[in-house]
Amino acid sequence: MTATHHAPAAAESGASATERFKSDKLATVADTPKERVDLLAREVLSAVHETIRRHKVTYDEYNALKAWLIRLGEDGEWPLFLDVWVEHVIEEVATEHRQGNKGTIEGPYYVPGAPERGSRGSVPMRDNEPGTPLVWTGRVTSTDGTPLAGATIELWHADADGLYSQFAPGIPEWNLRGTFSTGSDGSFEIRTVRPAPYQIPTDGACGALIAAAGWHAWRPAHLHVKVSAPGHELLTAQLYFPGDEHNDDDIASAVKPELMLDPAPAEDGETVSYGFVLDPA
Ligand code: MBD
Ligand code: FE
Repeated sequence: MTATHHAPAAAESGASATERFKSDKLATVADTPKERVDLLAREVLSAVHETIRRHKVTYDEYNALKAWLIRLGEDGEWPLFLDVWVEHVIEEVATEHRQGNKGTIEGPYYVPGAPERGSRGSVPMRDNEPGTPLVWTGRVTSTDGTPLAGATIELWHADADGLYSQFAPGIPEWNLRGTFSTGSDGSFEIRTVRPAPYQIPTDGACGALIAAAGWHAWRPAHLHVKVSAPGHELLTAQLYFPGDEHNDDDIASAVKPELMLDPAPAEDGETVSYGFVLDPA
């Protein structure tokens, strides 16, 4: 796997992900109702206390945890840690009412404002971008089947080395990041390349946890999307490729059978067809 040789340094991708997150105007603890903070903080702390009692956690283990948490912040890997090991349950709870498309986690590498490419076009990419060319066609509809014209599809994904632009060095700013819109019949056609599986940086705090626990560091290859349309709920999803060796043990627990693509060989690369069904807001 070439990604092993080009893996971005943790401090670099982590710091970028932390800065990206902080630049959004998101909710803060100060905005969260006191009753919720009191309830949730007490319950999480009780769960920690219970684990300590049940397993007789030692001072050595407590200090190892303290040192690791300090390093997690220093490496800028709080976004990576939370999105890999916690976000999938947040997403599950947030979307359980939906009738339309399954979604999954956003992860740490979304950047808003990618270049607009219309309803049929290519994602920004380098000359001779490595990887199998992919032509993806689909349609965006509402849950009642109505095609949604003027829906927006934001696409971002890793390159054939498993690296994301703006989070790994030496890649053009908007590489493999594009904003598409649907035509009058709700359809779109997107040209890109197949991404490689993604490896969590091995040289940071998350990599240290993975190594210390004897886990693997991989996510299967995936395309990230945010799909939106007036009057509908925003869909955040990822699409996967059948046969990937990590589809069944994604370190981020974000694979769902409904999000599997159907690649077919084509003249120059492959084609996939996948459409989205949005829930009315
Ligand atoms: C990724 O590319 C990703 O999508 C997630 C969820 C976590 C880490 C890296
Ligand atoms: Fe990703």
